[in-house]
Amino acid sequence: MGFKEGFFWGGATAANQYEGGWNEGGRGPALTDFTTGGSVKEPRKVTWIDKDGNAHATPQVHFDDALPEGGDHYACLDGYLYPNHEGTDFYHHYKEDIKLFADMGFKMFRMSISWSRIYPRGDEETPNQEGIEFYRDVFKELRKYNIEPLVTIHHFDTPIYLVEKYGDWQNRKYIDFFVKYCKTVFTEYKGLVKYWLTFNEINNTLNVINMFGDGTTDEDYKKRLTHLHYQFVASAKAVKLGHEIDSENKIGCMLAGAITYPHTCDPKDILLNQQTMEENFWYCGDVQCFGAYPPFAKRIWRERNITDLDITEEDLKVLKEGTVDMFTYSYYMTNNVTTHETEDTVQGNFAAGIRNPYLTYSDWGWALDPLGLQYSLEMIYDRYRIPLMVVENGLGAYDTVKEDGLIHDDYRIDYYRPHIKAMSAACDNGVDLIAYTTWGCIDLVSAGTGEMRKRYGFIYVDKHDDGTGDLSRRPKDSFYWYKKVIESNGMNL
Ligand code: P53
Repeated sequence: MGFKEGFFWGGATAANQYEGGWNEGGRGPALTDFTTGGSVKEPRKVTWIDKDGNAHATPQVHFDDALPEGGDHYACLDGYLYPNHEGTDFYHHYKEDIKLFADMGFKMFRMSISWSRIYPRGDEETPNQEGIEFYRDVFKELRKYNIEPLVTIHHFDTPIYLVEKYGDWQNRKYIDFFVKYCKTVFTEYKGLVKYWLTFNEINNTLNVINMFGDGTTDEDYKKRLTHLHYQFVASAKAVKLGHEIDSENKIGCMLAGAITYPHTCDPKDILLNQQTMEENFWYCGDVQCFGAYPPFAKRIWRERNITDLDITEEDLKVLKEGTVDMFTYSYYMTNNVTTHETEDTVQGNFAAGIRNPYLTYSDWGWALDPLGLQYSLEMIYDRYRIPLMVVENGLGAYDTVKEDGLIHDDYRIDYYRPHIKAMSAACDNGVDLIAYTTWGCIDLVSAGTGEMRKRYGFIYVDKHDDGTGDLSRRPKDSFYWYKKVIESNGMNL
């Protein structure tokens, strides 16, 4: 019972937060290179210069949203730190890091390819050979240790050239640029990479504003649904192409685990929760797993007065032909929804929500809810009946290096233990779970706040919020613990 033979234990990262080398090896800049550091209290800013030469720093709305209008351009401004430029420097440390992952016994390593390292602008015809060779070296290094790469093709980092020239994903042209990029990576890494994810947390486009934003107009909402539709089509085309290039390829969707509960047993709350889940989660899952928009999509469009989304007959055919092989998601927390007034809220960077009295919260206000992981796995598997992967899960916490150089992160172990038990219980209940890659298996820059102090790793990296640190790596206590978990296939917790 528990985890099946050959279960993929591992860890997860993303180029924009980990890789660094932002202006090396012919790489072009990406949206995330113009995002400053921040904190729970001080949101990250996107910096840019308008047509008249005035500098601006505006709060980041969503990772994929372009703020400036045509004619304005993104710029790094004096007086700000841009932590994603260096990340924690996988670019220069990948051999050392992969060796450490192998020491822990990793079977799988999730990473993303930086689009602008392959196509520095995004719309050129020939790719950047140096970028292609970098990832080839990385994949070979992983293979050396029998670690299976799990590659996210798009993780928040659209090339800035595309954003400035074409706006963001509200432009249909993106589909072709993206598919061209996919064709290049599928072809180049054939035989080296078998597991792929198209868009990281594709549903963030909706759930971030639904849960945490306010004052969204119907027009804004329509833009987001358009953006999402083009990503659905781009993803479906990529899936089809990936299968044609190598029939061994397994390609998955990736959603943010935006799992909600009704705050009370008032049937109004039950229904509200159902509709919230439809909008924040199932809308994206259904299109990618079933290959068609779900029936409730019409309700969502109607409620937002959207009558003319740019969805063609051809698009609908593409969606049908490009359904995914596996369903993957990130799981950090659950959130409550209610139709009732409640004053009891929790302040977090993303989850500014109703407090669940049965749960405790992380220092960043995220609910700690291991049973929610079992609940979500079973619910998702019930619906889609395809292999599942939990491709992000973990605790962002403050770590202190003791005088002897050790990091006693028992709080992290205490976080993982019940989450792994919950997955095991879901497997016992018939869920076909095939992989677990913990988020930020090595410390990296937080996406939400841009901080270094919000650490997730089993491996500590000496890098700090003010940009200082020698980038040296050292195992935390959780490193040795996770190694035992992997060795025992999840039995020794
Ligand atoms: P940080 C919000 C809610 C759930 C997952 O987040 C989220 C977000 C956005 O932060 O994103 C994923 O670094 C994302 C990763 C990110 C990770 O969660 O804010 O795929 O890139 O780092 C953790 O603590």
